Order: sequence, then structure tokens, then C-alpha cells
Amino acid sequence: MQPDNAPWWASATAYQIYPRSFCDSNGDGIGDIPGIVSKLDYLSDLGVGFVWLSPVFASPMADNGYDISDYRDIAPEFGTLSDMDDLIAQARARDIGIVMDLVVNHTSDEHDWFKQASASRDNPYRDYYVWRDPAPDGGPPDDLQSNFGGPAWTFHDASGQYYLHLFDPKQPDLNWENPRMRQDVYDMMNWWFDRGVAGFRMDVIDLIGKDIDRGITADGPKLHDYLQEMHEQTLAGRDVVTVGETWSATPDNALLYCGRDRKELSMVFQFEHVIDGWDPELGKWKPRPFDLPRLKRTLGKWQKVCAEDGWNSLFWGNHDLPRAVSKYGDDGAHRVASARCLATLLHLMKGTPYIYQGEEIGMTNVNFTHINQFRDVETLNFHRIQTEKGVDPDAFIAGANDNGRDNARTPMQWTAGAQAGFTTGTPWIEVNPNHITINAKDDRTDPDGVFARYRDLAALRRTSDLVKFGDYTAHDQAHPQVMAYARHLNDAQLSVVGNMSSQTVTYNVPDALALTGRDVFDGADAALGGTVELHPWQVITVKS
Ligand code: TEU
Ligand code: CA
Repeated sequence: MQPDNAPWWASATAYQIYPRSFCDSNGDGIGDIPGIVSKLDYLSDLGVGFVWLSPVFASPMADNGYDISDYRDIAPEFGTLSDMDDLIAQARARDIGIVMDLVVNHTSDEHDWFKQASASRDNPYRDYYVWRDPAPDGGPPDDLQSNFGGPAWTFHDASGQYYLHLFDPKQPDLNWENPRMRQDVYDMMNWWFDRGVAGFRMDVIDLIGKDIDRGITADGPKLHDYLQEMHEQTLAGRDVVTVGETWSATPDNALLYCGRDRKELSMVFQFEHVIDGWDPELGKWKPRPFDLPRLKRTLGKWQKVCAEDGWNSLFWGNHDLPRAVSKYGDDGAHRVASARCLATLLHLMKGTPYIYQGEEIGMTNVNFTHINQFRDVETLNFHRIQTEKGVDPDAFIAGANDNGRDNARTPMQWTAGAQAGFTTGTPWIEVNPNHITINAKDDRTDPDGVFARYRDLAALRRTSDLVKFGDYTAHDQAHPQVMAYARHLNDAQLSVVGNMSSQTVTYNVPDALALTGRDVFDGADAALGGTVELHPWQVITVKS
């Protein structure tokens, strides 16, 4: 991608809102769309180009909205269709696009399609979902497991067959082999485009091409046919952004999704650096010790994958992941410095940076002590499954505090006041008690705060071709504390050196990074070279 052919979103910093936890306008303890509208000036001040809005559609909320019962309506706790129109319009007035979450690997079991499908075997909607006969012993057709634990098949008594759900039993998988179902999805997408949405983030989109009888779930044989058909039927000719959540993406297949001539998606959202931090056998519930060289290798590898073609998403966190500063930084003594350092190192890479709500003020993981404090269906299921298997409950809770999804879902900390200013009522999940010191009101007025750094980074993303399009070259990948890289565009160079540790580090700057010029943020004279003494989490950014 080059400056002269770049789409609008190449200048955009994305901001993810998890509506349930962002801002509650009516005191019922649940964040809502009018609450989001009331914070648009905040997002505009931050400099956000588009918002990825986690699902707000009608839903029984078995998975907080990732179980949709009507794609063309809004959940009453979040508001109405007219609130949504208002959000789209008011965001647009501030040059912020609203990107909705397209959850079409599955619906809710309360979606009308599923109700019809389960009414009888010959209902025309039967084939919108994936049904199989029981195994000879009456059990599930195979031993496929759900991502949320337990079998991926649930028996439907009345019709005598099992249905597939790669997530909760309340999230039956759609059958993408059915062209009528696909057309209904495309019609729905067009309906939202016509209402003014700026694009879609596509939930577990790498699962839609599954070939279940051959045991293939991710990256199935028809996946790219469907994505190209979807593009042709919905995205073609529209100036929108699309991002595919692709846990299975590898350097070998990523460009199939986001290669520019592929007519599929704008970019991939892949998780290799996240999975790197999990136990190879026990997964996320047993985190692996942090390994900076491994993290840098993975991030650097993906910079190369999308160097010439395709496009990366850059992120530390989202609504499924722990808080960035707790996972990768120092959420104690060096919280602010490490949050700023992480932001800088990530946002000066090539790709579209995503800020997860609260990251811009350095919000941290929560520290729950009892399973009753958790809300997430995934955590609650695995707690049951693993403790039944004999895993020590305290060890499980330690793992959930480290990597569980509720860390990201505690309410946005707006103020030091009651319930962090999130609600006047009782929040659906506890507010992190550290809102007394960590909140938007205090951080935002601090020129050396976390918000100020994110605002500066978003401004650079809008204005600097070097940041948007420059080549990426990693240095000292094996260094245990320092992350160092250069960006180049034509004759211009940006050198970035960050101390990702809470110790002072003496660092010999590689010649290729040595530079005399200006600091990329404040424009002051700056130089890099020789031996430098880096304070904990200090980051140096010099531009030629
Ligand atoms: O996430 C997909 C997904 O695979 C995660 O649930 C993942 O398994 C887990 O977080 C890591 O162990 C998407 C959504 O982002 C998530 O919120 C939904 O729960 C899920 O799909 C189902 O729609
Ligand atoms: Ca509310």
C-alpha cells in the first residue's frame, strides 16, 4: 500500500467498545448505546478513526451478545434501532466510522432461523444449521469439543438429531454450505451498510468454511470461496473496512484473506503473539512465563508477512484477552511508563492499531478471589470442567485472573467516584477497585499520562506517511529487555527503541538505528546512537 492508493482506514486508529462495560446511561448497571453517544467527544479527542463495536444486536446474552437472536434489531438493554442510527450519525459527524461485529459462524438458539430449524426435520430452515444423526450408541456423532468446553454437539430431543455448536450450546453453528442461508447473511450486511455502518469485524470468520465430517473446523476448504462471494455480494463498490478474526491464520495463509487482489478482507486480526503466551498443552488457563525475544520474533514475523501486500491489525488486547499493561507491562510501580511504552512500540509498527477500551488510560487486570465474581461463560464452564478433573480451584482462579476474559470486561473507569462513573446503579460485573487512582478523568488531564500518548499516536497515524507505509526492520531481536526497530520510507527514517523492562538498561544502539533528527512526538531535537542508558520502560523515538 502506498500513500497515493491508500484507503481512508490506513490513517485510522481503531477503538474497540465492549458496550456492556463502556458507559451506562440509565442506571440499570449495563452499558448502552446512549452511553456510547455521550462519550463520542472523548473518542474524538483521542483521535479515533473507527470504532469496532462488539455486538449490540438482539440477544439472550448467553455470551454477552455473541449469540444473536435478531441481526436486524438491537438488544433492549443496549437501546433501540433509532439509538443505533443516532450513534452512526453522531459518530460520522466527528469523522468516526462505526464498525459492527458480524457474528455469522453461529446464531443464538433463540434466533427465528433456529426455532424454525428445530421445529421439524423438513422445515425449510432445517438446513440453516448443522445436524447429524447420533452415533450407533446414541451419543454425539464424533468427539469434537466446543471452544467453551464440553462436546460440540447437543442432542435435540424433538427431532432426534444432534446440532453443532463450536461455542456454547446456545450458539448453534450456521451451515455455510446452504446458499439460501448465505444470501440471508449478505442481505443483512447490506441492510446495515445502507444504514451507514463503516464496516464489519468478522467474528471467528476462519470457521465458516468448516468440513465437519472430515473434522476440519478452522481454515476449511470452502472458506475463501465464501469470503469472495460475500465480498462480491456486499463489500464490492463500498468504501468500508473489514477485519477478520482469524485465530488460525498463519504466515502462509494470511494473504489469502487480505491480499489486495483477493477481494476478501481489508486486514487480518491474528493471535500468534497471544497464543505464544499460553501453555502449549493446558492453554490459556496456564500462562507461560513472559518471553520478550519470542514476542518480538512473532511481531516481527508478521510485519514481514504483510510487508508488501495485505495488512496487519496491531493489538495488545481485546474483550477476550487480559489487560495489555498487566500482560506485557508492569501494572505496579511502572504502570504509566509501561502503558506508554507498549502503546508506542505497537502503534509505530505497520498496520492498523486497535485500542481496547480502557487501554488508553492503562487499565489493569482485576483480581477476583472467588468464582462468583466471574461472569464469563467460558471461564465458568472451564472452572466446572477443570475442577471436576481435579485441577486445584485456586490455581484455576489464578489462571483466570491472568488470562480470563473478564479482565477486559470490568467497567470502563471514567472517574474516581462511585462505580467509577460507569453507572449510577449496580454494575453487572464488579468495578476494579483501583479506579480511585486509574480513571479517565485524572489520566486525561496529565500531559505525561497514558491517554496523552495514545492521542499523540493516533495523530501520527493520521498524518505521517512514514508511520503508515514505511518498511519495518527489526533489530536486536534476541535482546532480553529492549525492543528496537526502524521504519523507512524513501529517505526518511524513524528509529524506535524501547526498554520493555522495569530495570535500567545500558544499550548499545546498532549503527542502523543511529540517527540525528527530531523526536517524533514533540519535534524537539533528538539523537540516538552509541551507548544509551534507558530508564525502566523508556522509549526513544527519533525521526530523521
Ligand atoms: O472469539 C473466538 C474465540 O475463539 C474465543 O472465544 C477464544 O476461544 C477465547 O477467547 C480464547 O480462549 C470470538 C469472540 O471474540 C468471543 O467473544 C466470542 O465468545 C466467540 O467468538 C464466539 O462468538
Ligand atoms: Ca443501561
